[in-house]
Amino acid sequence: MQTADTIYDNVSHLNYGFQHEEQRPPPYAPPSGINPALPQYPGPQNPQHLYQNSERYSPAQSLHQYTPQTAAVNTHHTVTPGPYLDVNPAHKVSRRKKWPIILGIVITLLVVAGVIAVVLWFYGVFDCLQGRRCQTDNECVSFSQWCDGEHNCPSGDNKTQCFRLFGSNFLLQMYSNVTLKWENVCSDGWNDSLGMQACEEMGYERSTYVGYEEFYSSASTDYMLAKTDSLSSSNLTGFLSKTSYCPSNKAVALKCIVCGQNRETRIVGGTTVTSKGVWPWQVSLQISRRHLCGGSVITPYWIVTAAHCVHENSDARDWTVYAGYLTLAEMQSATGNSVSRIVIHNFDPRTNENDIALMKLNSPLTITTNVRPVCLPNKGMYFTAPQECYVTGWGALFSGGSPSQTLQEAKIQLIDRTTCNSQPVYDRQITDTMICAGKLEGGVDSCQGDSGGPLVTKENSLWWLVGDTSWGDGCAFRNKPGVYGNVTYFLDWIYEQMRKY
Ligand code: 4AZ
Repeated sequence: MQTADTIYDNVSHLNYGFQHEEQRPPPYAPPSGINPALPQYPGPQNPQHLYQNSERYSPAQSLHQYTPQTAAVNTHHTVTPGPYLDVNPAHKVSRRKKWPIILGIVITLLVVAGVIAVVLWFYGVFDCLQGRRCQTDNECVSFSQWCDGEHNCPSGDNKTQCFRLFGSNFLLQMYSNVTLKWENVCSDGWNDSLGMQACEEMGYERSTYVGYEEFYSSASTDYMLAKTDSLSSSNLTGFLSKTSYCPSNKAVALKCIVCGQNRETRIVGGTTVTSKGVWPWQVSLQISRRHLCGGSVITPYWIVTAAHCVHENSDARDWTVYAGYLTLAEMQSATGNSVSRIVIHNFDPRTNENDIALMKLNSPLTITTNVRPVCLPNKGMYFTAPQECYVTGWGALFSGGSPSQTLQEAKIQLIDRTTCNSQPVYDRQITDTMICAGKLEGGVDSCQGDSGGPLVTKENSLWWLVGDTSWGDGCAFRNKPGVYGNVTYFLDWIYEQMRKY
């Protein structure tokens, strides 16, 4: 095999000519490989012979042009006047004449570049300023056609972005191609069949559908969407493609899955979790029966974890998911669930940007009191410091330690991004895809092995997934809180993957 050493040896051998001063080519010699027959200082005798080979490429001619043969050798190292100090008026005139030409060329080049940029912009961006691009096929669908139930992306992905859940009350909203805004959906004429369709179009399974509630909403602030003619519609797009008043003034609050509920019999203050079902969404992700990371159940099929847990080990067949256990010992004799797919966000291991991934299970988890999904935050939910949160996992009990045998929990607080980005804390390393939580005084934190696991908070009687454990400078050190993937930031990406796969 050729190594770096042998290459260097060959080069140095070939370059022997530059090793000693006397073997260097003389300063004015033309490159010997180009025209070795050319003399350095052509004399007056036999000029034809001298230039016979130089019609197409003549280094000798250029040497004549740029090397005055009569120039005295400067032995005093004085400075020769440069071009801008040239006092010869003839030279000055010729240079001045060149400026308009150079200026002309520069302006022409700029105009050509500008025209090319405008054409590219027109075809790449401008043609879709009045609309949205389909994700899969890049086709442009105008805002007025988006979600109108007729003009779909060729691959059918525009109607999937027509619904979203808003706020901690799960208000159903639809993108209106009339107002070009997200609008609450009027409950007049709504039914479960429509509810199931809306959940499915957002990315949930029909089988997890719970139901809907009517939610009072003031007509002055909401421009609701409802079908005006038949109230027995079972066609979602037909139902929603018309705008109208909403006689009942009630909006639809839609539950696509039972989430965020747990068994509230915790021993407060304890760090070891002693009963099952307290954190029923917590899972252990293992390879060859070794705990590597945590994760959170969001549906019977889908687990949220950290991208850094899986990006070097992204073969789904290697992983097993253990749900509903408190100790690693219990998992040793359990079967676990196999994984069919791993989807990793655009994770940057250098900066930890976008540290989120999804695992899809081969078969759905059976939902019990010990295995339940946590709620994904809805649009419009903002978790701000110093909101109280819990982080859980089988991670190390101190920086550099091995995984804990029993599930641990820690109560921490959200830390605002400005503080977390300040110089003594993480000095501008915290981006929008991250969220900080912990205690600036140190002592309580997530640690190695907790990665991918949940950071949750309770609001409106439900537990919501605020973050996935991502990174930190050691564990529980002063001014070095834990950093978590910002789940609210990743919502669109998560739903998109759940729809796609
Ligand atoms: C880790 O290496 C890790 N203190 C997880 C969390 C924290 C630090 C490191 C936060 O998986």
